Parts: sequence; structure tokens; C-alpha cells
Amino acid sequence: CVRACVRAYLLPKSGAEEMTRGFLQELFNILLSYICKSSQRSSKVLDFHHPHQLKEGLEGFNLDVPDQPETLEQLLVDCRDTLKYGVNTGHPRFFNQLSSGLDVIGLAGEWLTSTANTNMFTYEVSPVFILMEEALLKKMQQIVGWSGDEGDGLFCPGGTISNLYSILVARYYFYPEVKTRGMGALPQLALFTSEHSHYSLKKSAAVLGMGSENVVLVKCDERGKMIPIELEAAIIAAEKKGLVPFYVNATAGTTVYGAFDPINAIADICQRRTLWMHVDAAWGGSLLMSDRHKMKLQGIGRAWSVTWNPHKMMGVPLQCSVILVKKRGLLHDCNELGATYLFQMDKPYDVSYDTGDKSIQCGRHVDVFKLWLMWKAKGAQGFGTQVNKCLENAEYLYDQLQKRGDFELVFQNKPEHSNVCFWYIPPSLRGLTPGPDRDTRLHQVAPKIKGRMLEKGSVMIGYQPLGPKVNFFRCVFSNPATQQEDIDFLLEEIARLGRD
Ligand code: ABU
Repeated sequence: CVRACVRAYLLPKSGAEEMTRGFLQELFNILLSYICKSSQRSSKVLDFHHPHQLKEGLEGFNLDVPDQPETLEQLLVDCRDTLKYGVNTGHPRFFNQLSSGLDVIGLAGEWLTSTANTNMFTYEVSPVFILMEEALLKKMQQIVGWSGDEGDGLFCPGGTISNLYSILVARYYFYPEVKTRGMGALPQLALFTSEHSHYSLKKSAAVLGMGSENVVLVKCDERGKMIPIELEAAIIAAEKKGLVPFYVNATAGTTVYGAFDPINAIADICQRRTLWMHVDAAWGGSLLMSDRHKMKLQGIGRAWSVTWNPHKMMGVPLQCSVILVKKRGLLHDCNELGATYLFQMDKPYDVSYDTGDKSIQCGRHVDVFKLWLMWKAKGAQGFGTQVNKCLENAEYLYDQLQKRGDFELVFQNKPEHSNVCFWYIPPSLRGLTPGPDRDTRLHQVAPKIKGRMLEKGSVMIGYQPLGPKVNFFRCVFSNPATQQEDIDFLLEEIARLGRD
């Protein structure tokens, strides 16, 4: 029926149930075959094309939108092509990003969320999801180590926005007048974060009108951890320049090295100086689910706010990020504007459940349900097992790299998170004396291999330079489908693609 119908009608047109069922069934078959293929090692991670090739319309895949409606059959072809030319981030050999994998329960949650198609601003339109958000936030606050009478939070569109919230509420906590009078009423503020921390801290300071240059990047040790005495020195130096320090971010799981800042030592400094203490655990927060690894975040309960992204190692479909704020009511007071068309105070229920005014958004996507459903399916224990598996994979890769003569580790220490950073040394560079000439040539190796990797589509891993270190690969594990055979394949494939 779907094939025969041109300009077919779907629900809500009356009598269109059959047509709707047929269309969605066909779509479901496309999705199901993609899902089944996505974990098969024989399938490619990606079928790469340059932007101009995709724009030219490969095999009739047309990115332009028409004036006249197309057939349902064509829409299904478009859906198939969209998946075909995309990247299979659920593939066990996709190591490119901190978020990967394809969790079937999470996916079911996302489907239900879209079907419900509602908005998180008020209890009246999202009664169940609002209460789920409350329950999950409470659970996560408890895991962080906050007591039952403290803690607030929100699900946010990504870790950058969660970090932005932390700065927003910190500034409001010390200077509530900023809400009405703006930055002109405030002294020149300074924020502190490590040189390995995520760029969202600087971006947020720029967005909030505080200036990215007023984010002081504190020196790290060789392993990428913030050095507490350098923090103290940086605070004193900023004060001498006339700036007013108010906020410190400690990173639990840096993006490239996967390093954990010494949270307790940083918290001591913040406590002594009455500075807002945030922990960006966007990447490392998942380790709190593992009895084996949670001690790496020791002291996180002392933070005044925490970012935690379940869409990373907990495998929740994008996006699922949380900002937790210890002081209750602060998010609301900071952001509340009381739009009377939404947040009427005389509604027939407890309006404290209209949580929308805690947010800087008006419309807010339901990100909680997929996490809630996955938590039901796995239990906290299941997430812990998942995290342990990812970290075992990282240790396995680290061990293999140590054994091989054609790779070099960027730093020698065992991985603390699932990040493993390394160079591939092609035959022509082996035995060369370290120095600028070797560095210049080594810098070109990872991008060259990456180019060949994309063309072949067999595996995907990212690279970057960092400080004085020339381009190196960063492998990260967050997909529970990845096995040791995939790690062996990765190294062999890099060696194959990296031949001079
Ligand atoms: N900080 C967002 C994720 C970055 C990454 O996947 O590499």
C-alpha cells in the first residue's frame, strides 16, 4: 500500500489507521535492519563521502526539500539513505567520540519520548516526566553524596549547557543583582579551571558576558591533572591584577587524557577562600556507578554543583546531560521570570512542580525517560558492569601498546578512565632522534591515517594535538559492544593504514 500511494494520507486524517500502520511498520523494518547490522563486525562503520558528493545527490539521495509532497515510498527511501550515508556510532569499532553504542532500551525510551511529544516546562503537560526527572535527579544527587535535604538540578541539552548553568548559578549566588542590573554592576570576575578542561568553560564565560580571558587556565601535571598549588598561585595572581575570583571547576575525566583532578585538594582551597566549587564530571560521572572506580571522584560530594552526562559511558542515547546544584532553590531564583501564560500561581495543583522556570530555556526536551527506562532495565549494578567493561578495554589497549614497538604512549601511566592516547610510529620514523624534525613528521601521521581510515570505513578513532604534543590518537571506550578482538583490529588497522 505504501508503495502504491502517491500523496498518501496518514493520521490524524480519519480512516488513515491502516496507512499509518503500514508506513510505520516499513520504517520500523528499516530501523530494525540498521540496528541488527550496527553491531556486526562485517559491516562498515561508515560509508564516507565528501560534502560536495553528498550534496550532488548520490544515487538520487536529494538533500533539497521540494515544493510538492513526495510519496511515502520516497520518504522511506530517504530514511534508508539517511542511515546509509551516516556514521554507525553503535558499531563496536567506533572509537571516535565519548558517546557511542546503541542501547535498545534507551532507544525504546527515545521512541516513546517522541511519541509523547511533550514539553518539560510544566507539570500540567508532563506530569509523569516531571516526577521521573525529580526521582532521577534525587538518585544522582544521592550517588554524588549529597544529603536528602540538599540538591536540585535539571536535565540539559549537553555538558556545555550544564557547565554554563554552573557558572550562571555561581554568579547569581554571590551577586544576585546581576539578574536585573547586569554585569556592569559587578566587579571583574575570575574563574579557574585546568588547562586540560573542556572548552565549554571559556565558551560559557564568553556567553555570560564575563569574558573568556577571565577564565584562568591552571597548570596540570604530566598526566593532565590540575596542580592544586598552581590553582592557589593563580588565584593570588588574579587578585593582584584586581580580579575577583569566585568560581573553580575541577574536571573529573578530561576530554582527551581522561584525567581526574584532585577534587579534595581543590575543595580545600575553595572552602578556605569561599569560592564556588564545580565538578565537571560530564565524562567521569559514570564512574560513580562502579564500586571499582568511584574512588577516582573522591570528594565530589563537596562540590556545589556537578555536571554529569549519562549519554557518555552510561550509553543513554544522545542527549542526556544533568546539572546538579547543591543549594535548593538557586536555579529557580536565578532564572525565574514567571511568565504568566505558563506559570500561573493559581493552578489546581502544587505549582512547585512547574519546574520550567528553573531553566534558561522555555521549551525543554524530555531527556529523562530513556535514562529512567535504562535504569529500570539494568539497575545501578548494570551501569557499573558496563563502566567496568569499558575500563577493562582501556587497560587491555594500554597493555597491547606497551608490548608493541610500532606505537608510543603519550603518557606512561595506566589509564584512569577509558581514554588511551598514543602515536603510531611508521617505519620511516622509527629510530629517529626525538626533536623538532621528528615531531614535524609525526604530526602528519595521524591525520594521514585518519583520511585513509575514513575512506575505508573499517574503524573510526579521533586525533588531536595537545599543548606541545603533536597529533596523537585518542581511543575512548564507551560502547559495551566493543571486545578485545576490536582493539586488536584497531591496532592492526592503524599499522596497515599507516604504512609509509
Ligand atoms: N565534550 C563533548 C564530547 C567530546 C568527544 O566526544 O570527544
